[in-house]
Amino acid sequence: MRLLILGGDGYLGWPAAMYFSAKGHEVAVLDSFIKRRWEMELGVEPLIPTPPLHRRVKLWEEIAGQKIGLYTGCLTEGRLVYKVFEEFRPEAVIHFAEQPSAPYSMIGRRHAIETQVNNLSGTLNVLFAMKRSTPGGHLIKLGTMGEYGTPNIDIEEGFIEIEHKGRRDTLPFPKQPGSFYHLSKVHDSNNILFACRVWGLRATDLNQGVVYGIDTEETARHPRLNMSFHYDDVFGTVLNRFCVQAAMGHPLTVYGRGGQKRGFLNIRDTLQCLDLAMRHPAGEGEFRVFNQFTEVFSVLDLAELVVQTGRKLGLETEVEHLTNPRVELEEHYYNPVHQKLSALGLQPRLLSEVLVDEMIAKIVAQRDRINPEAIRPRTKWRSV
Ligand code: USQ
Repeated sequence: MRLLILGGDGYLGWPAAMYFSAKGHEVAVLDSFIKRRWEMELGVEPLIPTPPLHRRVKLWEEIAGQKIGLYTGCLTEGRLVYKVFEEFRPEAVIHFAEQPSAPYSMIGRRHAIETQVNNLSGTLNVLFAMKRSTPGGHLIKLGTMGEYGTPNIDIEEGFIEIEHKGRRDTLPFPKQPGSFYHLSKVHDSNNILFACRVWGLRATDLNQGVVYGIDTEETARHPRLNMSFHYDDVFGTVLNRFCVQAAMGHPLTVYGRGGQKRGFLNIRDTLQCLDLAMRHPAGEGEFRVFNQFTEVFSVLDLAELVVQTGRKLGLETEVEHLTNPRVELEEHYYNPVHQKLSALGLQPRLLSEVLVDEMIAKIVAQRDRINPEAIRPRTKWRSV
């Protein structure tokens, strides 16, 4: 298949590009490198420096004997997006090219606006380009479980059957997102749903949980094929952060009581899910939603697991309950349905089987690179 990966420089985009290239697909990536600018603005960087994308693409070709096409430019530039779609004519598009961080979007007015303008206008340009050049193509869009928030009922996969005043309908599941970033994904979902309904496009919205992991089969093929692994307070996800904190002997930064429950998945399962979505495309005019995670944990469960695993490796650390910088429930019901990917054949790698100790050991080997200034949270949802 001709597969276009938007956001090919990122934590998920680059491993996905190599994964699909290794399977023999014709892959091209597009990236504006704006994430690298955001990192510089905040003074943070991935644990292991990621070589420029041009160099990784070349190295991949030398190692795997497969070419990955490279486009540079921003999705907010509509003409460029038209040109890329017209030239490459992708049969499937995997769209990761968004500002991915909730804390970034909550720094202030400019960051909230930048997040929403970037994410929404980029996705709208993709939808218009698909309508114009590849109306039969399949859009696989990275959404988030955070679109739903934490309601006191089971979370369905995108839609809920409702009976109201004696009448029934199936409607989009209510959304209660927890940041301007998560809101941007809700707005994207609405725009994509509309484009499918009105123009007959095909789309899969992957409502993904919190991803963890430091490598994949392909990144492990060469030290300079690594992905952008963040542990800082803005771009790092919680389990990756805890593993880094354990490796440096820093108390684990649990926000509030730590009873916040989330869906989690290993980065290798992200690749498996993308593969399943691609091999089983949405129908014409169909907008479908997959809840993409494999297990639910509370933040405190994860912190305790990391403390225990760290101790086995001789690392002394403990849990520290910080005043929660976010506005979120710290104890709540959480039971999201996640059956659609399992029905397609997803074989999860559970955290109990994934070697958290291996992940921590790999981080320990990079311990000198850790910036202690990037550990404690700096962004507060409410300033008072
Ligand atoms: N948390 C801590 N300590 C930390 C970092 C986070 O207790 O040091 C807590 C947060 O308060 C939150 C939970 O851990 O309750 C998850 O936080 P996170 O930063 O790992 O995840 P989040 O901000 O929700 O965003 C991440 C990705 C985002 C993706 C989302 C999936 O950055 O791109 O959309 O996970 S989900 O959370 O399901 O919405």
